[in-house]
Amino acid sequence: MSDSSYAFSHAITRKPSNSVTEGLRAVDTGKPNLEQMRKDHSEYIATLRATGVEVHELPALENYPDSVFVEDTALCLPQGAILMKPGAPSRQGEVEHMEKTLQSLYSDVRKIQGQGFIEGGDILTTGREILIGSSERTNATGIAELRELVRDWGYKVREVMTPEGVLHFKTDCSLLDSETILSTKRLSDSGCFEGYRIIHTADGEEAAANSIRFNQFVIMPAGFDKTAKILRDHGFEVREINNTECAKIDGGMSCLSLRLAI
Ligand code: CIR
Repeated sequence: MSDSSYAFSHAITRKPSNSVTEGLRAVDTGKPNLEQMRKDHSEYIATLRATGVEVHELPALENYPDSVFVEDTALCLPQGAILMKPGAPSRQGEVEHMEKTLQSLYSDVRKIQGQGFIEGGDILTTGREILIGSSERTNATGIAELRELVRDWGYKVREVMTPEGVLHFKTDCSLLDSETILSTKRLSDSGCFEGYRIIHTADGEEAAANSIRFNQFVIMPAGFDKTAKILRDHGFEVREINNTECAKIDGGMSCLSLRLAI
C-alpha cells in the first residue's frame, strides 16, 4: 500500500456496555439487541485484526451508554492525538477514559479545553487537509481550537457543514483513499469535496456512507448491495458487517474505532 491515508498499525475499540440500549438516538426505532450487537462488534474487531493490526479492546463503561463509539473521543494523527470535547453532555466523561490509552501509545497527546465542542465523528482527515463539519455536536469555537492544536504538525483545517438533521459529518461520508471520498449526494451537493474524486452511495443507501477504509479493506455496514457493488466495481476489497443494532442508536463503522498509524 502506497497511500498512507488508510495504512493503520493500531485500532482502539471499547466493548458495548449493558447500558448501550439507552444510547442517544435521533429517532427511536426500538431497543438494540445486545447479543446481536456484541456479535457484530466481535466481527468488526476480527475484520480490523485480519489486516494485521494490533487492536486495543477497552472494557465497557456502564456509566456511558454511548462509549462503544470511541471515535468521538479523539482525533488520532501520526504525529499525536487530540482529545475531543463532545457536544453531547452525556458523552463528555468518556474522554478522560480514553486519555490513559492514548498516552500509552503517543508521546504527544493534546486536548480541546476551551468553551467549544467537537466530536471525532465530524472530522475527516484526507491526504491534503482536515475537514470538519459543524453540527449539533461540533461548533466553530471547537473547530478553531483544533486548528491551532494541529498547526505545528503541518495540517490545514477546513470548516465545512454537516447537513441539517445528520448527526455527524462522517455519517454521510468516508475516505476511500487520500483523494477519493464515498459520499451521499446530499453532502457532496454542498460542494465541500471539490477537487476530490467522489463516489456516491446508491440512492436509498445513504447509510452506507459511514464506512471506513482500513488498510486493504473498505469495511461497510451490511445490506447496501448496490453501494457494495459500486465499490467493488471500482476495485475496492469490501467487507460487510451487520450494523442493524448500532444503527438504532445512530452509530456505524467509523464510530466504533479509533484508527492509528504509529
Ligand atoms: C451519539 O448520538 O452520540 C451516539 N448514539 C452515536 C454516535 C455515533 N458516532 C459517530 O458517528 N462518530
